[in-house]
Amino acid sequence: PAWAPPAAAEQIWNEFSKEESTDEATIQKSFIRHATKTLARSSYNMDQFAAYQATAHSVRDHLIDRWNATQHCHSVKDPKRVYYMSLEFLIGRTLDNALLNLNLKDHYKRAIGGIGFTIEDLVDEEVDAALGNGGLGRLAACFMDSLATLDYPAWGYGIRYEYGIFQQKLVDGYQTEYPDYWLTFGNPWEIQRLDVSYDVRFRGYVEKYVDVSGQTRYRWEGGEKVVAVANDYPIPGFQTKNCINIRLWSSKPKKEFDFASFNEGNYDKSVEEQKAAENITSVLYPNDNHMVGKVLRLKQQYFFVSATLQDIIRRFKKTSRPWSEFPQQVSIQLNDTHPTLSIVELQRILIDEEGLTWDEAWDIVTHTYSYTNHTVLPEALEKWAVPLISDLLPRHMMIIFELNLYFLQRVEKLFPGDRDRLRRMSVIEEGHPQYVRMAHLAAIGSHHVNGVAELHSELVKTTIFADFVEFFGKEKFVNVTNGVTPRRWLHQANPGLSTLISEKLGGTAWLKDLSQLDKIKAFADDVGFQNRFMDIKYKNKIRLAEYVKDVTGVTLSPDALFDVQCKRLHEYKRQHMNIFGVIHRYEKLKSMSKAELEKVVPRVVIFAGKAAPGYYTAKLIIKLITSVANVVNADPQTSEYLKLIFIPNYNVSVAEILIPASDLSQHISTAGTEASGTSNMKFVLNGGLILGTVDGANIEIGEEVGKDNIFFFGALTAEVEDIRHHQMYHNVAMDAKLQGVIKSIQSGRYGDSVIFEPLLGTLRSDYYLLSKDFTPYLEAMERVDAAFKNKSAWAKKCITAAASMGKFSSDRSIQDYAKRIWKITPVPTTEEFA
Ligand code: GL7
Repeated sequence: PAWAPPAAAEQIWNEFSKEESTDEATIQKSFIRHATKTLARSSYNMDQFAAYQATAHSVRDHLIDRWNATQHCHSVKDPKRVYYMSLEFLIGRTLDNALLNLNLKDHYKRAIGGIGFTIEDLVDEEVDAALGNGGLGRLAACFMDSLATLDYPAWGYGIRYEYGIFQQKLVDGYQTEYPDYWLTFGNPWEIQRLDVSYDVRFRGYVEKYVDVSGQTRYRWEGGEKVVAVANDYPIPGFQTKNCINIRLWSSKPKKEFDFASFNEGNYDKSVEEQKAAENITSVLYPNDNHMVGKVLRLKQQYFFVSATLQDIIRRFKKTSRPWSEFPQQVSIQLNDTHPTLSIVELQRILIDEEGLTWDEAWDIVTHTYSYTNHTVLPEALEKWAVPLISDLLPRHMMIIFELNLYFLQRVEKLFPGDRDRLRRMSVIEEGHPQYVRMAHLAAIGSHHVNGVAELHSELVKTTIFADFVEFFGKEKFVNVTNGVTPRRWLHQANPGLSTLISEKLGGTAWLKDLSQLDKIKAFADDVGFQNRFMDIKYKNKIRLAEYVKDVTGVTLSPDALFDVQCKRLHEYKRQHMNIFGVIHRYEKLKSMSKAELEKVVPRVVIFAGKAAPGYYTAKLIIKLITSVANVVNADPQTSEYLKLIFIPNYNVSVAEILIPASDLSQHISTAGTEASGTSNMKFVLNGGLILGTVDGANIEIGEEVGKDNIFFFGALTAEVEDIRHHQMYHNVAMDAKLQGVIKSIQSGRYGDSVIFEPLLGTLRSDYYLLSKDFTPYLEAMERVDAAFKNKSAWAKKCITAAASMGKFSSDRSIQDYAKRIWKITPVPTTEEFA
């Protein structure tokens, strides 16, 4: 039984566990207490980083109080909870975000100022928590902010990687990778919970036995065990007491050290075993939209799944409900297929450990899970070799075969004799070796499958899950368009614009109900408002120019059009089309007379993004960008009209500077390839316009902002297959302007062109349709230049577009999930728990 304070002590507990007040003196006292007692520093032994740490610990105290209150409230009310399982959470920095969400920024600013530090400087001392690759991981972080803000009883579950996404540096214009050991100086935002830990088994064997009632059963035995330890990352909601949790697991060896083995002289072996256990959560796999079938990655997935389910089940069992009520209490969302083994693991626990029948168990499983698909790119769809799973998780492999058998029997019943359909739908892909198709497993074990933008959700239904729609019915396959949190991506990243909007809307309520932004449209024609709006943009451009000067040494004029493409490097995202366009622009500038040049809109083209370390072509694109930049930025003839920048080490913190400073951003994936995109939403929300293809969420953004306020171009999804087919079987000449660009590269103007041949070679089959889209792309650019010349008309476009972004709050996405898929309702943390 849990301990409870004796009646006489209850008063003391209540009194001394209250959240500290937020007056200046109390904050200063808390800061100095942490500086001197937590960090063992003193007034003559302080620096900016220590001051950041002391501030962080002080803010953390508020988070913990609210976190405790929220947990207490939830355990008393015991509502249905949602568990968001994600192998990635791309959180970024916490201090500024926490201060704003807790509404303590001004308090801390004054208090810290009084001690002799500047809060803005301290905010800059924090290293990013970069436990994700790109959009998928950042989406998970935005969703946590919304879940907390909307008072939903929710948990995030993930892995505490010791190394986040690698740090990117440019060496001779090439990307080089450095380890991101982000925990060197500790992490004030996490709470290590050595009391919350679970054993996780790998390998071993399956034993068949007959139980007391004569039933044949199986149990998984032997093998090796590691321990999963919880680390909690509190996530405060905006203007609510609610503070939820992301629980991140780290791996530890089961036996600290094998002394018997050590004493026998097997020193290496005893250390190795320990290291192997710790290795599991050591490093994030740095691939975006690409599957790599490494054993360690499969280990990470199962380790995370096993610990998470044990934790969920422990919480469920506290209230002694029957298993049949599990789906009424628990909703589990799978962020992509990465946590799909969870479906198999729950089935295993229910039949092997809890003694339920197969059908009872499967009914519970399929009413508990839902799955989000984030891509239709074939190379990104996870499939694991059967021998690999059999070796690591023998019992799970048996269960997968069994559930596949039952599933295919049901398919056969509905479509008798359709052998090809069975082959297509099977969880097992036949071959040597066989593979497990994780997306099929996720779809079969879930009650809902969703895509992340309207077009993508339609594509999912007509491509990878076409047969599944016929079998399960179309109601199971839904759309939930992605969103972004306006707290981080506007209020925090762009305080100037946030303040202006609050002034016009009479308060900050719009930050919790983004649809209110719509009312800003009324000011789109107001010249005074236009000036203020564009002045904020101008200041953000100065802030970015200072950052660029700092990291690259290049000087930018904030009067130029700032044109940004920042995202992971990928052929489907077509950064190469962008750099080819820059070369075309440069060549054109070189051929212009002085008089012609004077009419040109000066442009700053900015790239940022990481390439997967093993992705050769993507890395070559970076090399081409930096090579062209060296030439262009040093050319006095054109330098007033064109600058080219590659900002190294793109991450959440860089995005917070970059996005508010853009006039134009490019989202130019081949139609049908970018499931949604989420930075497109952030750019427009911050008063920039999009140059984009008719793809992903660009389409819905276009619907909201209106066709005059977005620059669309390029082939449509429905045309892409035919164009590819045509290119393959007919001698289609390459676009003439693109040919000109290739010639320019091959002339050696940007350095030895031989190194770029493999990149240029991809244009021969041209799977991503650069040639087809190049002229339309350049024409769209001309429309941009023309529009930018009319300052007032441009301002009106930007204001109208930003004010049309209400739909793209992650609050709307989360409400969609909560109502239609998870069936959960808000549980505000009320005063009696505070
Ligand atoms: C992605 C998609 O590529 C991206 O378009 C989408 O916005 C994001 C969030 O839904 O998910 N899918 C994927 O595998 N990664 C993504 O960023 C890595």
